[in-house]
Amino acid sequence: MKETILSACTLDCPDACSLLITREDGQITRIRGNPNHPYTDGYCCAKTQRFCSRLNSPSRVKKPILREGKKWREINWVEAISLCAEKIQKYRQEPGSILHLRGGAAKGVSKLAEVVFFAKLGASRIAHDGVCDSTGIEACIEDFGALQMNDPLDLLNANGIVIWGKSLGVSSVHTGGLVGKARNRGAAVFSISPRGNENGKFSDNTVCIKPGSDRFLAIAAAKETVQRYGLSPQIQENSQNLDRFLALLEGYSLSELSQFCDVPLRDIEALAEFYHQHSPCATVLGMGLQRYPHGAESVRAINALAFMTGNIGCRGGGVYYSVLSGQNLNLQWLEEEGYSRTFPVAHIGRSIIDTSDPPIHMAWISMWNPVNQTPESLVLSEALAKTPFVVVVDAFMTDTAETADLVLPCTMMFEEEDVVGSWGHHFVNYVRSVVPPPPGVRSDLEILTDLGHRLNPPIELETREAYLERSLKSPLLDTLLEELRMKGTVRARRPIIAFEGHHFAHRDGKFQFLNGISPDEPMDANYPMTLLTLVRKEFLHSQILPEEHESLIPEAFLAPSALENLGFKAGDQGAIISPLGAITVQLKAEKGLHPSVVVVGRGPWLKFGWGSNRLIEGKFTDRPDGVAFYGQSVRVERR
Ligand SMILES: Nc1nc2c(c(=O)[nH]1)N[C@H]1C(S)=C(S)[C@@H](COP(=O)(O)OP(=O)(O)OC[C@H]3O[C@@H](n4cnc5c(=O)[nH]c(N)nc54)[C@H](O)[C@@H]3O)O[C@H]1N2
Ligand SMILES: Nc1nc2c(c(=O)[nH]1)N[C@H]1C(S)=C(S)[C@@H](COP(=O)(O)OP(=O)(O)OC[C@H]3O[C@@H](n4cnc5c(=O)[nH]c(N)nc54)[C@H](O)[C@@H]3O)O[C@H]1N2
Ligand SMILES: [Mo]
Repeated sequence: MKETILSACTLDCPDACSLLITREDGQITRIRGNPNHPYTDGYCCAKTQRFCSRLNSPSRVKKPILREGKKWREINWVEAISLCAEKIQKYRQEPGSILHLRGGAAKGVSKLAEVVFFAKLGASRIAHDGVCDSTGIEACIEDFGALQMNDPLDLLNANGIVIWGKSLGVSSVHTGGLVGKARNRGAAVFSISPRGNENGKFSDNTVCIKPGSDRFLAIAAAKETVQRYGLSPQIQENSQNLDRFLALLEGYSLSELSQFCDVPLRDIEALAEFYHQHSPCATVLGMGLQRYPHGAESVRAINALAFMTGNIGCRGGGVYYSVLSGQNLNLQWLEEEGYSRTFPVAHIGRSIIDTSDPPIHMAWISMWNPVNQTPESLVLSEALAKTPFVVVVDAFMTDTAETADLVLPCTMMFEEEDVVGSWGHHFVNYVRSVVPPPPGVRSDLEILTDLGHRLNPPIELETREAYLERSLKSPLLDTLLEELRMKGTVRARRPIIAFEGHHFAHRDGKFQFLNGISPDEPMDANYPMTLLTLVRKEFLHSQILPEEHESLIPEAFLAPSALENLGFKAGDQGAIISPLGAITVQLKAEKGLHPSVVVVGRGPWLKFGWGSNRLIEGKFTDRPDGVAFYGQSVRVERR
């Protein structure tokens, strides 16, 4: 029998699509975007379309497995849960010795029950958001007072769009779609990236920038704007700290700033002119430019430029960074404050090793592959191997699962019911369960509910239905679960225009200009290039099947001039070397890349000889916990 079922994507992606799933004889055979959803608009990305291969992969773990020396032994769920209960019972006297490593890979509301469980226990946790977007979020809150943005569909009203470090064809295909439509309606598009023309097909003008230096370009364009066009009285009235900001602009010459970001003066002028002439002009900010030691300063400088050119709080304008995926839901039940300690995410391995009060005895890792996806991978892998009891809940034997004592097999997307918010738009979607999970596989919630019952005193979780119902009890939604099940999607009552009329969320209602910017740290001559580990189109981070690795070639992209200067030809083997180690890659030339950059796609697994985070040192951005992944210096040598 062939049926079409309305469900939704829960992958960690801003587009959070409403999906139509074709099910034939109990199997999913096609996944496509819902044509009746205003944002999804009838299409979805490559990684979601091909999700069936993950559901049906022969590599999927379907039974709990326990480490015995170098081997794994299948055990049943009663044994598995009893073992976990026994360990938690033993360590809960000092609950901070239990480390909860919860990632953000699965976005449904039911996945948050885990927070309730480990917060009730008083466990330690990791500041997970630092791996992704927290630096930029903090920067936006400092400027605007809150993390808000215009409705993405308002991009269609823009006269100009500046794409500031977001790969439109890769990381958010619907932003790409809207930019394309806006362009068809006459909007002009200006893109800025160290990858030169990565958004070439979406853009009228592309600028190649030195990695991590956007703050200099934004300040330069701001300086040029003041000189050429002056400042409107509203900008002065509706902001705080303007004098300091103007002094900051005075402190640099345009030619200095041009040198710092390696962008010619004519492009700086063109950018200032673009914001002025193409008003209302929207700014789309990717997450890439905040993954640097001065990432927050870059985001703040760009926000300041967008504001002072009169492009905030209006139709067709605004800065699009992100919103919180839970912002439209009622999540008051989370009670996160129960956790006893929070460790930064930049060097989890070192934190585990160095912590003594109390030391870590047990780790529970779910929805996350931190050995692959966080810096200093090898240190973390070693730290987990030494931790007395490590549980990994996953569907695959990832690099992280390989360090576990016990692996618990979990359900995947389309195998359980849920409700999901988005970090890129204002809709909340209903996630219908489309296929049953394979026998022997349980959801995260089922696992913890069972475990909670076995503890003394028990930790009680609520039912899935109760969590979903509660989460919808938000004044912004006013929808019952039963209604959402029928409709599939609801738009939260958020204004189309954020900060309309320059009403900002700070107590004084004003926009806050940044105080200053920092110089770049001098490059170490031994490591003169910058490693960018970018997302791949077909995969979500490390969600690459073991069998898919066979057809992947480890490759790195350099500017043709950089290859030539190093004495390489395209196709040569080379080693990317950082102070932490080396990986061997095939070198490719990419026109338009900044000559100081080496680009690799992130995600392939360490156990197959990859794992770019082996090379990345655990350094912070300029906000607590943010990880400066793209601040990594490397060199490329012959192998
Ligand atoms: N297919 C696919 N889609 C995804 C994901 C995935 O793994 N695969 N992951 C999802 C998640 S969790 C996230 S956070 C997003 C991430 O997606 P994005 O927000 O796009 O962030 P990044 O991929 O980190 O970087 C985006 C772009 O910034 C550019 N960039 C790097 N450094 C700089 C710089 O110094 N200045 C400027 N101006 N640009 C710079 C790079 O060229 C890069 O293409 O994608 C989401 N979507
Ligand atoms: N070098 C480098 N590393 C980076 C970044 C970078 O720019 N450079 N950026 C990073 C960013 S933006 C992010 S968001 C993170 C992403 O890091 P991760 O969240 O680790 O990303 P994934 O590789 O998607 O791994 C998620 C794992 O969760 C599992 N999973 C999926 N659904 C479920 C579920 O329902 N339950 C359970 N228990 N498990 C599930 C998947 O099978 C997979 O193994 O890492 C980042 N790491
Ligand atoms: Mo992310």
